[in-house]
This record gives sequence, structure tokens and C-alpha cells, in this order.
Amino acid sequence: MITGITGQDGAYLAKFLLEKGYEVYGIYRRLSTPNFWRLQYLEIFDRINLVPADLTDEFSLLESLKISDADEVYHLAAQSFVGTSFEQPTSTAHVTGVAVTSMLEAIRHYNPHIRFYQASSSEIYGDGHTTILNENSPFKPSSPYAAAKLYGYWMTRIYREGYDIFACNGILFNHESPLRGLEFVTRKISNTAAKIALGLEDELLLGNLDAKRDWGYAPDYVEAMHMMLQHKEPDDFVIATAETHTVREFCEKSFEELGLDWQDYVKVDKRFFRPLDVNYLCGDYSKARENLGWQPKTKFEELVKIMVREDLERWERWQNGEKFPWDASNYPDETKLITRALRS
Ligand code: NAP
Ligand code: G4F
Repeated sequence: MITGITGQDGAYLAKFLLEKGYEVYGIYRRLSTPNFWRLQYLEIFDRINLVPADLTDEFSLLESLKISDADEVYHLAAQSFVGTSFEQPTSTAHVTGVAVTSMLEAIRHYNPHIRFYQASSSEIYGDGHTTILNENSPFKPSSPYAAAKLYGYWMTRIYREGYDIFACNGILFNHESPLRGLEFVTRKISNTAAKIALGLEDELLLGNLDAKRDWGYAPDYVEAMHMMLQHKEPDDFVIATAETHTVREFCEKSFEELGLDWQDYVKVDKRFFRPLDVNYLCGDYSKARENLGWQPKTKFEELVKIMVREDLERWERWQNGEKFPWDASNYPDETKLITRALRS
């Protein structure tokens, strides 16, 4: 069973597990407009057993375990956008943090032999690091999102050590793809650059261009989640590429792919800065390589190409009047959305 099956990682993981012969259950929550575009885009929507549940409703989580009778639970659902966590810190604490405990409690009561994967995050390291980070590096969260994820990280360990539950933390560094949400910086860049190349947009407004991230490719990373739950012992693993690049470099490479100079289009806008930011992240995945046999297949330059080419192709299809499951055509201009930074 996958929580967060309608998100980027959930969709790729579901496809990966189906290809392995798994029967896949996924929880979805009630929204005014259903959000199944990723499952449809990957052409797996009809092969998933979809169960209604919400992270803030613990009985619905227990019920979803009963319905699926799962052997493995991949807990991916969360309020996953760091920027929003500064605007909605309390709901982020519930959804991204406390719900991990609800899921673990449901497992403990229903079937403590279920193997549990927690989507932990490199954000838990926070700001101020300058060296490559591993499972033993200190945590110092710099956002309400990171604090909630750190709580989930510790609850996962507590249930592992206290109740003998096979519970693992995947400490995943940023991973991206053409299925990434449009608010995250990589997809914002690839999507807007593609529109600029086709004359549909004329500028790209961004915040902190100096932030460095260790960006990998989401389909590679979901394989690591599965490997963790097949390992002989439950444990915590960093999943990363061990390379780091600035947001500026992501812009440079994206526009270069389209034969354009990023400096002609990118403008810095203070509305996209955060009250606190993490300026450097780079992960050491040696433990995963040695214990799980995992390593990244796709590195930075290839990732940029994949994302930009796919966004370009989608907008070309859209210009030709084609209709297909896709998020960008419905997305409003971000600067029209009122954020706290915008008000101040
Ligand atoms: P995502 O695309 O934002 O997906 C989040 C998922 O959570 C969606 O399916 C969403 O459902 C679901 N969700 C949110 N609130 C919910 C609620 N109240 N009840 C039920 N479902 C709810 O995130 P992602 O990039 O796939 O990331 C997956 C997980 O890994 C997240 O926990 C994220 O924090 C963590 N993570 C991500 C990265 C990364 O770089 N991608 C790195 C480290 C950790 P709707 O479709 O209904 O909104
Ligand atoms: O793409 P981002 O919003 O991702 P962020 O904050 O690193 O979080 C993502 O990765 C985490 C793993 O490390 C996950 F846990 C989390 O769920 C999420 O998937 O921002 C990346 C960097 C930040 O430093 C941000 O300040 O890009 C900088 N940035 C600069 N301009 C921008 C923008 N970010 C966004 N979203 N939009 C901008 O215009």
C-alpha cells in the first residue's frame, strides 16, 4: 500500500511495483477536483486499487490497512512543499509529522509484521552544512516542514526499536522528474523555459539562485525505497547522487538545452525567498551502495535534459490542440497567488 500515490514518487513507485508483479493499493483523499493525472500519464490508473483515506483521519488509515491487507506500506503522503510549511506550519505538523505516528500505530494494532517505509528527507539536516552528509551527520531543521519530517524520522526509529516493527527511514535528497509539482524549483524552471522557447512566456521569476541541491531522478529513487524493505534488517539510508549544483546552474543548463541564454529571461524576485533557507545539500549514499547495492543511474545534466525536453514536447502537443493528462495547462501564474512574502 502506498500513501501519496497521486504524487510524484507514489506514481513512479506504483509503476515500479506493478512491473514487479505486486498488487498495488493506494490511498487518495477527497479533493474538489480529483488529482489522478500522474497515474493516467504513466498509464497505470486502471491497475491500482484506490482506497479513500486522509492522513488527518487515523481511522481511515487503519481501515485502508484492513482493506489492502498490505505486506509493505510506503508512507509517502505529506504536505511536501517547504515554502507552504512557513504559511501553514500547524497543518504541516499534523500531515507531515503526526500522521507518521498514526500510520505506525495503525500498523502496530492491525499487523505488526507489515514492513514500513518512511519518506524522510535531507531537509532534516537544515542549513549551515558545508560537507557531504551521511546517516550520522547532525540534524538541525530550518523549516516547519523539516521539523515535522524530523519528528517522523524519530517516531519511525522508536517503533523499530521499541516495538520491533520493520520500519525504515529513506533520507532522500531532492529528486525530480517531469512528474514533479510545478511549484518546485526544477519543474518551475523546465516548464517556464519550455514556454519561453515557444513564445508562450517571456520571463522566469525566481528566489535564491545560490541555493545548492543534490538533485537526482525520481524513478531511480523509488527503486531504493523498495530495496530498503527487502533488506534483511530495517535501517535508515541516505539516497543521493553525491553531486551538488546551484539553482543558477539548473537555469543555465535548462535554457542551454533550448538554445537560449538564461540571463536574458531569469529575474530575481524577493517574493520567492523563504524566511529561512537551506543553502547547501549534498548526500553520501555509500551505505546504500554497500548494503543495498543501490546507486543513482541519472545525474544532473541528464536530469535537466529529460525535464526540459518533456516540458517542451508537452507544450508543443498543447499548441497542436492535443488533450492529455498533464498539470501545466491548468496552473495559474504563480505571482497571482497571494503568499505571505507577497503581502509583506
Ligand atoms: P508530492 O508530489 O507533493 O506528493 C504528496 C502526496 O501526499 C500526494 O499524493 C498528496 O495527495 C498526498 N497528501 C497530502 N496531504 C494528504 C492528506 N491529508 N491525506 C492523504 N494524502 C495526502 O510529493 P513527492 O515529491 O512525491 O514526495 C513524496 C514524499 O517524499 C513526501 O513525503 C515528501 O515530503 C518526501 N520527500 C520528497 C523528496 C523529493 O525531492 N521529491 C525528497 C525527500 C523527501 P494529493 O494528490 O491529494 O495532493
Ligand atoms: O524545489 P524546492 O522548493 O525544494 P526544497 O525546498 O529543496 O524541498 C524539496 O526537497 C526536499 C529534500 O531536500 C524534500 F524533502 C521536499 O519535500 C521537497 O521535495 O527548492 C529548492 C531550492 C530552495 O533553496 C529554494 O529557496 O530552490 C530555491 N528556489 C529559488 N527560487 C526556489 C525558487 N524554490 C522554489 N520552489 N521556487 C522558486 O522560485
